[in-house]
Amino acid sequence: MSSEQILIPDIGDFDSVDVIEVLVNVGDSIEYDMPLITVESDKASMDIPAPKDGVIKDLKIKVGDKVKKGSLIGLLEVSESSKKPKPKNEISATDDKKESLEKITRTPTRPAPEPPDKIVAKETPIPIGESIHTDNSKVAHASPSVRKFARNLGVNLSFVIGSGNKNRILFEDVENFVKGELTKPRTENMGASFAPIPMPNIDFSEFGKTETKPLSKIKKISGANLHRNWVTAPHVTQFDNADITDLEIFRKSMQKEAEKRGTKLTLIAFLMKACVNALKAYPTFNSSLTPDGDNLILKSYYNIGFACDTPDGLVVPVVKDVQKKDVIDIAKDLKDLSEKARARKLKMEEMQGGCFTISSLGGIGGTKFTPIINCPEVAILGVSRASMQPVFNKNNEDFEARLMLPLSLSYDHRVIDGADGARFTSHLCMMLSDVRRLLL
Ligand code: CAO
Repeated sequence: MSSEQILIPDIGDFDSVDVIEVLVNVGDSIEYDMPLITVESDKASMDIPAPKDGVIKDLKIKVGDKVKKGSLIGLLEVSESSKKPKPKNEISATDDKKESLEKITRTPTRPAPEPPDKIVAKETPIPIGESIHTDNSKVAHASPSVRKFARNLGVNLSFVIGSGNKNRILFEDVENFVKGELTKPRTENMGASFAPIPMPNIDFSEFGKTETKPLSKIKKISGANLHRNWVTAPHVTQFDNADITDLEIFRKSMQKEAEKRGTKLTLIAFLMKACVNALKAYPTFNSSLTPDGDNLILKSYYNIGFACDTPDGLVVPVVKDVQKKDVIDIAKDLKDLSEKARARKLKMEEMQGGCFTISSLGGIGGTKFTPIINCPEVAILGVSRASMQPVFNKNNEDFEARLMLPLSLSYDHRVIDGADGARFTSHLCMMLSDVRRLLL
C-alpha cells in the first residue's frame, strides 16, 4: 500500500477552471478511470478521472474551487496490484499525452430517438417504497457533456440507467429517461412526485434489546402494492351500519344445509352477493382507470376478492363469477381458497381477475377501519365486528335491539364521487337488511 497524490492533469489552455461537482467521498473505493470531479470553463466541462484503483484517503477540493493543471485533488491509497496500464489517449494525472478541454468535450452524434413504446419498455421502474432520492452515494457514470445536457434538462443522473460501456450514461439514455417520464401514466407520475423523504436509519439497539427478522416474501410484495395504491389513489372512506339481524337468523337456519354440502355458511358469502348487487346498480364501482387516467374500463363480470390473513401475510384470493353462484357455493369457494392461501398453495390465477375486494376483520374485532383499495380496482369494502345496538324503530318511538354490521367503503375519488359512495353503502345496507332481496 502507498499513498499517492491525485493531481489535475493538463487540461489545455486554461489558467483556472471551476470545480462544479465532486463525485467521490473520503473512504470511497474507486476504480481506474472513474470520474472523480467535474470541472467547467466558460466553454466546456470535463470529468477528471481516477488515475488508478484505490481508496480516497483525503480530498483537498470542493465545489466552487478554482483549479488548474497540477492542483491537488486529494490522496489515493493504492495497492501494488491496482496499477493498471492505461490507454494512451485517456486523460489522467500521470498521462504524458493530454487532450485539451475543448477536444474532450465534443458534440456526440446522437442516434435517432426510439419510438415511445420501446422507450417505456426499456425503463427500469423505481421500486415501490424506495425513495428515488436515497441513493446519493451512487456516482453516475457519464461524460461531462452528458452531465451538462442532463443538468440543463433538470435530470438527476442517479435515476438514469446507462446503456453504454460499463453502464456509462449516454445522451440517448438521458433523452429516453425524459421521454419515459413524460409518457409515464399519470398515476405513476403522481406517485413519484410524492415520493417520501428517506426513513432515518436508527440503531434501535441503543435504546434496548432488539432482534432483526426478515419480512416474508408475501409481506414485501403486498407492502409494495399497498404503498403504491395508498399514494396513487386518493382514498375516501364512507362508513355505514347495516342491520343484519334477520340475515343472521337466516344464515344460522341454513347452516345444516351448508354442512350437507360440505361447508360452513359465513357472513362473507352474503356480503359477496350484496356487493355484486350493488356493483350492478352502480357500475362505476366495477371499473378500472386506464393507465393514462383518461378512460374508465367498465366490467361486466363479477369476481370478488377477499383479504385473507395468513401466517406469511395478507393475500387476496378471488371468488370468480359470484353472480352465478348461490351463497353456499360462494362459502365453499371461500373455504377452499382460504385453506389454500394458508397452506401457500394458491395459484396465481386464483388471485387474479378481481373487480372489487372485501376485507373482513369482523371475526377478530374492531368497530371501523379504513381499508386500502386493491388497485386498479376502484373500491374496497371493510367489514368490522357486528354488535347488538339500540336502534329507533320506524316511527322513531321506541328502541329495538338490532345486530348492526359496521361497513367501511374506501373508494378512489378520481373515479367515484362522495354522493355515489354514500349511495353504494346505503344500497348495501338495504340489501343486507332484507335477506329476500339479497337472494333474488
Ligand atoms: N361480526 C361478527 N362476527 C363475525 C363477523 C362479523 N363481521 N365476521 C365473522 N364473524 C364470526 C364468524 O361468524 C365466526 O364465528 P363462528 O365461529 O361462531 O361461526 C368467527 O367470527 C370467525 O370468522 P372468520 O373471520 O374466521 O371467518 P370468515 O369467514 O368470517 O372470514 C376470512 C374468513 C378469510 C376473511 C378471515 O379468516 C380473515 O382472514 N380475515 C382477516 C382479513 C384481513 O386481514 N383483513 C385486513 C386486510 S388489511 O386491509
